[in-house]
Amino acid sequence: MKRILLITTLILLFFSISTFSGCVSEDQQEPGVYDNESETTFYAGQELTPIAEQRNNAIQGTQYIDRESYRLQVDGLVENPMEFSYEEIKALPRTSKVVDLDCVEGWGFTGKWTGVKIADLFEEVGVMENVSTVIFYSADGYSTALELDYLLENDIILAYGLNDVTLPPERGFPLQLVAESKYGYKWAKWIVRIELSDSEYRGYWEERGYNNRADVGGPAFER
Ligand SMILES: Nc1nc2c(c(=O)[nH]1)N[C@H]1C(S)=C(S)[C@@H](COP(=O)(O)O)O[C@H]1N2
Ligand SMILES: [Mo]
Repeated sequence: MKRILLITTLILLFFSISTFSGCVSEDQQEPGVYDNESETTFYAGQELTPIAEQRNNAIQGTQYIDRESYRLQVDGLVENPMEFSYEEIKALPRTSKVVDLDCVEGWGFTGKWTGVKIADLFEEVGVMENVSTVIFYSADGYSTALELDYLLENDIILAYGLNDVTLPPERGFPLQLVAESKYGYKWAKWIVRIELSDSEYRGYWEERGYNNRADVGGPAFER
């Protein structure tokens, strides 16, 4: 009889502790909820990859950028070099689309990306006639470049939203380039500066031998 009482007490104790600890860790992020925003995992008939399942192999790990002091610098061959605050970028017309990110190493994921068209941003600064290349610089020292025509013809966007939540720090807050049909190394995260140029440019991985065209399905390396 005493034994049964002891076992019952232990079981009750176990459950009360596990319930209690569930309350204590309430401030921890639940999967799919970021800053009180709930993630979408299905959109326009397509299954999206939950953010928790997306990888982060960035060269210097996650960058944490302050929303208030953040400025996106747009310069180079433009009529008016400008700096945009986070709010100013979000005030521009917004677009959403489902796009796959394919890393050159063979893994990938599908996201619903929301942001501003590069074309709308460039409208503000005025692109000079001789511009051929657009260079993206990131807070971690990363950089990459794409052709101006590719960015304009494909309505390429700078995303501040992913799966209907604000782009989390590990995914590139405040901005990631959605370089659709290009390998992941063209998808710059934590963008702080965009330079418009008239010459070819090789970014961090391109300088190390990766193909500057970076077409998904195409060759990973050059030479
Ligand atoms: N700033 C920055 N952007 C970056 C990278 C990086 O290291 N730094 N890695 C690129 C690579 S190789 C890929 S595949 C995509 C997605 O990688 P992730 O999982 O590291 O986000 O981000 C790209 N953008
Ligand atoms: Mo990658």
